Amino acid sequence: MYRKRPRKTLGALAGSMMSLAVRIDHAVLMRCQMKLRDLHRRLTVLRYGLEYDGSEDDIFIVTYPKSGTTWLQMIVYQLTTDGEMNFAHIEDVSPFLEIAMIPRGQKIQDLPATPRVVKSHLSYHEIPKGPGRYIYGVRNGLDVGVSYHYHARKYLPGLGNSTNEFFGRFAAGGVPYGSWFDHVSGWLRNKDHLNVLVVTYEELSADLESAVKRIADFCGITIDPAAMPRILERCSFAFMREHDEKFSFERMRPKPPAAPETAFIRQGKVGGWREELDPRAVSEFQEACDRQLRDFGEDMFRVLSGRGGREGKPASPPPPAGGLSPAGQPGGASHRGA
Ligand code: PPS
Repeated sequence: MYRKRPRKTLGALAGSMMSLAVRIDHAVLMRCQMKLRDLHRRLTVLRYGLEYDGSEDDIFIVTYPKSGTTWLQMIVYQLTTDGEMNFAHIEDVSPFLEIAMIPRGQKIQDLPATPRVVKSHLSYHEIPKGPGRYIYGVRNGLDVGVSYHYHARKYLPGLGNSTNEFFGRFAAGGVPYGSWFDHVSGWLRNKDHLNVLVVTYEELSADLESAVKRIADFCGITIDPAAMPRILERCSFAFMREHDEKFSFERMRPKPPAAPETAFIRQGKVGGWREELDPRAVSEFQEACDRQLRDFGEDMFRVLSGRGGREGKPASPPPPAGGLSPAGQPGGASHRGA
């Protein structure tokens, strides 16, 4: 009895020291591993950008996630082809640069299509630069945060169970692709004078036809008037929702079995945040907009901060031709630097 007690105590002590060491090891190693992985990703993207052999015909569709990327992909697809839905997934016609191409070493110059169209969420700083066209899609940050939460609930478990918890992380830049404010500011500032067309989700929603014409002009495409009804119908929320499987994120990342069944083409509304977010989170976010996004013109500022656009209007069916004035147009349309 006398001998057993210290052995037991020593054993327990050793056990807890071991588990503490393992925990510290784990925490430190995990953090180092994540940093190394991020550094590797950055260097790979940088090298890819340096090796990019740009062509004037290339079209980049760039956004912060959940800002209307897929909608723009569909518009460009409809403008540059006969619009038939004979692709398995929209990624087949405008691949995801940093997920599908860069990690596999697939070059933009190897894409068979003309023009070569790619989708990306890269920051202005990271995007491969060339003489091509860059369509930058933006959406008010409040709807972006809410839409991102529905995406995260499905594919990024652990990032915030409630909309407001997730929104807090998003507003602080603690989600994949980081700060929405930095992303938007970098692209709108366009300090290297790339050939950028800024398109807001809000203007697509208010007057799809005018926005489609603006995008076609920018891409040097003349629209056959007979094709316009087809383009508007196929780019409508209702049509795209009907073909949800051709747009969904499942191609990139299989949905975990327990994840909710939310459609990718989910709600398509301007101002849906009003039903979801705490008033306090909204006013803090709008104050951050006041501090960080005033440089880009009053119209753009109003759209980005959720104070413009046609609030609450569902995106489908497409508006009648010439019926509605576009809300929140960026004013500068196509521009090479602010
Ligand atoms: S992703 O995962 O970053 O590529 O997502 P992204 O395509 O940028 O954004 C998805 C949101 O865009 C909405 N969407 C549309 N809204 C209206 N009309 C059409 N045609 C359309 N196509 C896509 C989609 O519903 C997502 O927004 P929420 O608010 O979640 O509905």
